[in-house]
Parts: sequence; C-alpha cells; structure tokens
Amino acid sequence: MTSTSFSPPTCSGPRVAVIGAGRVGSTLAQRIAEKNIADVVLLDILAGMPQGIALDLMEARGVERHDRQITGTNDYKDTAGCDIVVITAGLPRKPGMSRDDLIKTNAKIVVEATKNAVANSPDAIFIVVTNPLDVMTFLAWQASGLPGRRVIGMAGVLDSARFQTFIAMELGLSVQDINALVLGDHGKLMVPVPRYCTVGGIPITDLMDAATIERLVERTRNGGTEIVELMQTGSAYFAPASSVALMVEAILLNQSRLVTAAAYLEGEYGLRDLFLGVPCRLGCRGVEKVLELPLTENEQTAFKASAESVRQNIDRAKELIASASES
Ligand code: TXD
Repeated sequence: MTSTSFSPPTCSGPRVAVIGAGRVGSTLAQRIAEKNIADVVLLDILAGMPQGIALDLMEARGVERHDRQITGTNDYKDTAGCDIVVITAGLPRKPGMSRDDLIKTNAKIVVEATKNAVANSPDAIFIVVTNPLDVMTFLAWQASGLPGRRVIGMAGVLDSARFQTFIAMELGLSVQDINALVLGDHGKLMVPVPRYCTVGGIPITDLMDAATIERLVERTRNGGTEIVELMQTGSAYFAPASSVALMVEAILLNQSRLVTAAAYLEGEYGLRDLFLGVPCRLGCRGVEKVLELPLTENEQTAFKASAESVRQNIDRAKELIASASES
C-alpha cells in the first residue's frame, strides 16, 4: 500500500510579527494573509485573544483559498526570526482626545514591545503604527538599537490615501488615477501638498479652485478625528491596515515604491535626529532613500512647524519615561 501521509513542511516563507491584535493588528493580519504576502504571528497581552483571532483567520483559508499560516500568541519567543515587526500595541483615541493625549500610556507599551520583539527578531525591519505616530516611531527606534532606516512609521500612506479619496469624491473620478502627497507629522500640523497631487498626471491645482482644495486639505488633516467622532468606540482601522499592508508588501517584495512614511532624518530638509513624514523609497532594506523635494516658502514653513511639534513631543515623551522610571 502507498503511504498517503506527508511529513510537516520544514521551511517557511516570509513571516511578519504583528504586536497588538486589536482592530488594526487583526485587520492587518487578514490583509497580509489574504493577499498571500507572508505568514503572520499575532501577539497581544490579552490571554487567548490573539489565538482566537488567528484560528478564525485560519478557518477562513479554505474559502479565501490561501495557505498562509496565522498564529496567535502571548509569548514573544513565538515571534522569533520574523522579517518584519509591526507595532500596533497601545490605546486608540476616544472622542475629544488628540493623538498627543496618548503619549504617556503608549510610550511605555511601545518601548516594552519593541525591546521584546527585537530581542527575538534582530534582523527585522520595524513598522510602527501606534499613536502619536512620529513620537512612537522615535521611541521604538531608540529602544530597538537598530539603524534609523530599519524603523519606519506608517502615516503618510494613510493620510495620502484619505486625500486621494476626497479628491476623487469631489471630482467624480476614479481614485485609481489620483496621486496625493501629504508630508509632515500624523497630526493637526500635517502638510498636504496640493502642488504635488495629480489626477491622471494633471495637477489638482489646474482642476479645482483654491477654496475647494483648502476644504479637502482640512478634511484630510481632520480625517482620523472625523472617524473617531462618528464611531465613538475606537479609531479607523480598515484604511490604516491597508496602508501598513502596502508597506509590508513593498519591503518583502523589494518593490522600490515611492511612498510617504515617517523616516529617520539625517540632515534631509535641514532636520536630523527625528522621524517625520517624507517621501522615501521603500524596499528590502527599509527606507532606502529619502527624497528631498523642493518646497515653496509656505510649504517649508508648514513643514518646519510640523517638525517642531514632533520635536517637542519627543522631549515630552522622554521626560515622562524618565520620571516614570524614577518613581
Ligand atoms: O496612521 C496611523 N499610524 C494610525 C495609528 C491609524 C490607526 C490607528 N492608530 C493607532 O494604532 C491607534 O491610535 C492606537 O494607538 C494603535 C492601535 O489601534 P487599534 O484601533 O488597533 O486599537 P485596539 O483595537 O485597542 O488594539 C490595541 C491592542 C489591544 O488588543 C491591546 O490588548 C493591545 O493593543 N496591547 C498590547 N499588546 C501587546 N503588548 C502590550 N503591552 C499591549 N498593550 C495593549
């Protein structure tokens, strides 16, 4: 009789650890698996929760027709050897809160999560999602001990996607033909740049009047808050998860994509030693190059103000961490 049993596979494809299996984390796991990009290890502090979500996602595989492995765990050892670590652990905003109100709670969570994750996946590229994004990316970088270009914050892809959506809705055109650019921090000082936004290659400044563009810019700046106020029970997660999946795919498939992300600046735009949303080439080495765009005086002023507010929040976070470790 011929044998009908197989031994378990001994090799695995790329693996992504997602720290925090909440709304963004679990939706991201679904996107990564269903797009067939990588296996996913979901980790959370809540006992049983990531295991349950992973099992649910595994049970969808027969219908979705993919073979990616999704596992859930509360133990960082199970994340060993991942190619990418995504940090989504932390609290989301409640109505009336700004992203900066989350600094104290999330700083502690992000630093601890990063230290544990990097100890198990020292060769990984880190993508930070937790808010306030630009500050948490800085803290994760510091805690990781990794080179700056291997730690990246996700915000620009999402903010640009929101701007694209509003432009498409206003013009009654497919979002597929629209490219938008949003620089700076992931907060109220973010800098959408209409001059560099195009529809089928045509700058939007040729298609809409200044007042309309300003209205869409304001809606983009307020994009996250608009959703928090509507939901009342958490913050956006579908578009954020899609945005992280795009970055994961760009890195694992070495796509050399030009996206906006919070990158470590080493003199670009006259700034250093902070993370801020800039256009960069994303590939297998993480941020492979930061593109320095010519900016008008007004754009430069807005970009500098955004950088200044991130700098102040980093200092605030450092003080909070120092006083917490003293007490
Ligand atoms: O553009 C962006 N960067 C963002 C950022 C877009 C959307 C959401 N953004 C932020 O991501 C949001 O403000 C939060 O700070 C994070 C996660 O948002 P999410 O909506 O996923 O929050 P949830 O559903 O509350 O999930 C957070 C999970 C939850 O399951 C906790 O149990 C877990 O994080 N958590 C932890 N996991 C591991 N380790 C520790 N210490 C920990 N603490 C909480």
